[in-house]
Amino acid sequence: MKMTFRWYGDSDPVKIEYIKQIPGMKGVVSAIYDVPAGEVWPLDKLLNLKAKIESAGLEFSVVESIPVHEDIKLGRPNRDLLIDNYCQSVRNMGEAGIPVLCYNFMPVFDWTRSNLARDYGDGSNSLSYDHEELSKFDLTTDFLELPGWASSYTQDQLNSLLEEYKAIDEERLWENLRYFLERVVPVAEESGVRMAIHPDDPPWSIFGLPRIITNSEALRRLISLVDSPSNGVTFCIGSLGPDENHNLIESIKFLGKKDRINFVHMRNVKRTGGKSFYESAHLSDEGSLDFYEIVKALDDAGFQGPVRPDHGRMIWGETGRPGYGLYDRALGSTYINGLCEAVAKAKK
Ligand code: DNO
Repeated sequence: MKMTFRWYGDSDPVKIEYIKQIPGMKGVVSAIYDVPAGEVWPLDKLLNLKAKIESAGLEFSVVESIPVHEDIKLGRPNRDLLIDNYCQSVRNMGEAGIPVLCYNFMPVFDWTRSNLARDYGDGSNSLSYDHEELSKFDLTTDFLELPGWASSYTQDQLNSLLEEYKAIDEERLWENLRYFLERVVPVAEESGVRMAIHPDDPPWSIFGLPRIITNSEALRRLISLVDSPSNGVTFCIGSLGPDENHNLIESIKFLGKKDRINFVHMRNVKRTGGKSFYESAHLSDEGSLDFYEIVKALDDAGFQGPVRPDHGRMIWGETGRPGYGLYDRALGSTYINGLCEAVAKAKK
């Protein structure tokens, strides 16, 4: 596995030099943040970002993410133009030599939490999700109070999007995903780019919106839509893990055998009953997921791609982007590296 770290570019409070100081750190996961969704990512912007990352002694391992425009998910008539633009961005990624693209197909909201700073009981805090609490939000009036999303849409824009999604059930969303992948995956393959869909987080419907990349059957269905190693997944254990019925090890075996795990996100969650959980420290003992078993399953599956420690708690007085501080993610990566070393040496 190749250890990587998400970096939000120059506006990130975490400096790229600090990322390089984490033991065993090889690569950066980043994106272009000033191109509106739906437009082409220019090659020169990708090359500039790559040069910045390389001058810090790291490689640009993964783009996370090129946003998929809502009109593509909704299957609106202008999707062909937007898909052409997406294909061009993928070609530019290939030309810049960036091999993996993480993206998602979640309607309206990406990852969603009910609390961005839940007290961890020791002076630190982390993100948490309580389905009942979330369900109390009336999005059509209280949108601005939803943690983390206030600046994304105006209330009116959101209301009209929600209205349009009433016509999209899960099967329609699958069809729209297929339509998108049938056009983009061949371009990705030609360009030497592996696509890696991010599972829906949390892995169930929220606010009545359809969500489809939720469990092991969904991952199997996804890879069958277009048969190519360029149509793979970001195996995000923290997104899939809140569903206690999902056997992550079996999914790793299945997807690994087919060479469809293109990227891994490692974050632990502690399930707290029903559809609720909080994000714990990475250590297996602190959460519901067994990191040793997961690292071992990835190793057994021959996975050699990029992995990043996902979300950390805010510890040691750090403030910043929820989930994306430096300290706890650095601890997470060191822990994962330790497990990789143990798993590798135990085989000898
Ligand atoms: C959350 C992230 C996601 C991810 C997107 C990929 O911390 O893992 O926001 O970047 O879903 O498109």
